Amino acid sequence: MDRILLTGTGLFTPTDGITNAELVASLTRANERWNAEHRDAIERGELEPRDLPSEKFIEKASGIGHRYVMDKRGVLDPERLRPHLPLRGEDELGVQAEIAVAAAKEALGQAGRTGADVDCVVVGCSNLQRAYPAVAIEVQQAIGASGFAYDMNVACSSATFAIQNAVDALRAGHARRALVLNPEITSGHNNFALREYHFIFGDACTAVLLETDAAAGTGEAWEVLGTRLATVFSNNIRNDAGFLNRCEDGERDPFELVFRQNGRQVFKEVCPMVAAHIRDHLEDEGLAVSDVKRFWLHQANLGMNKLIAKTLLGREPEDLESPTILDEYANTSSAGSVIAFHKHRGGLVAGDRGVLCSFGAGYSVGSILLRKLRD
Ligand code: CO8
Repeated sequence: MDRILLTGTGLFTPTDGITNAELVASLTRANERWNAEHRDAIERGELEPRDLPSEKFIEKASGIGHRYVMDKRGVLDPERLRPHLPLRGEDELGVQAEIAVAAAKEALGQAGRTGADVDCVVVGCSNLQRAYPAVAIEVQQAIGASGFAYDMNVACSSATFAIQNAVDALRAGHARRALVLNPEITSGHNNFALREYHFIFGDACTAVLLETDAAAGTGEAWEVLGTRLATVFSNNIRNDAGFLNRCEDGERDPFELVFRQNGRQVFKEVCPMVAAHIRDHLEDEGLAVSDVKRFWLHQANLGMNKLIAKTLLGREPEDLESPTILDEYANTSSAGSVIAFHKHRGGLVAGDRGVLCSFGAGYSVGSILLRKLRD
């Protein structure tokens, strides 16, 4: 069977960046104002006051220091707390397609390809800007690709689930070159009004190009040794925004229509699940943890990644064994592990193995075993 190779990656980073200090200052003003406006109800015990955020907490609890967003002005405006994304006409490229095309071009350029060489486009991300037509089909047209394209959503695990789909399509002969794109505009669905959520997410888009060995050129290549996905239902990370909202009878808390989670529970339940998933996947491929040089893990929380790596290795990981981009990018949902791979795959040589792994809502976990073939 033809080998499947990963031959290029791309990253779109928005120009607007927000430090923890800026975010905390904005939410402090917003919550002080909200508490003042609701003072009477708070005093009557009908409402809870909104707690004020702290930079120290964010750094310590998550390892997040900064994030990029599509529109800083709107996010930091205490009266708005969400980005401004101007409406575009139907004939203009949509905002998600636009950032996906930017990331795609970098991945294609690395492999010496153009859009016309691609015959499968999969867009995987946590939040899609519309129901249809698929963003992936818009991208397919914009880059001049042929074949087929579709969108899918497995929250933070969307990249690895989409990579497995693409690998399967290539193995089955349905396509020769597949682009996997993760346009994460998390700022559109983050809850910037509550301190337990406002710091978590950032925006970015990643791209991965996969080719059959026969179709690939002679540049940098990573062989996909295996892929594995797993899901277990949990209500601990939820977002109930959907097309049935307008038909629902009964009262909903508006905060149910954006991201929410029971973070501590997620931390406790997901870390052992991910470590066991990776270990089992390696074992079934005849590999030990010591055969792996690098773990490009989903980027949600620094403590989580350290714990997962420590559980696997049986010791503290060295910085480069499990690289992190949280300090700069925060949690970019499905893009996170691919950003880690994109920025931190240097220093490995032909034959070295690595694991790209994402995890998140669902719960969902996906792992992709890679072996470097050539520079
Ligand atoms: N500032 C000050 N204090 C705070 C803040 C803050 N910003 N936030 C919380 N606190 C307080 C709490 O109120 C609590 O106070 P008290 O003890 O009085 O009740 C105290 O600090 C401790 O709070 P937590 O127990 O919540 O703190 P943790 O140490 O658990 O840290 C984390 C919170 C950082 C959220 C941590 O639990 C975590 O990272 N968990 C893992 C979460 C995770 O991996 N989630 C995956 C989410 S991604 C995904 O799959 C969905 C993708 C969807 C993308 C959608 C985009 C919007």
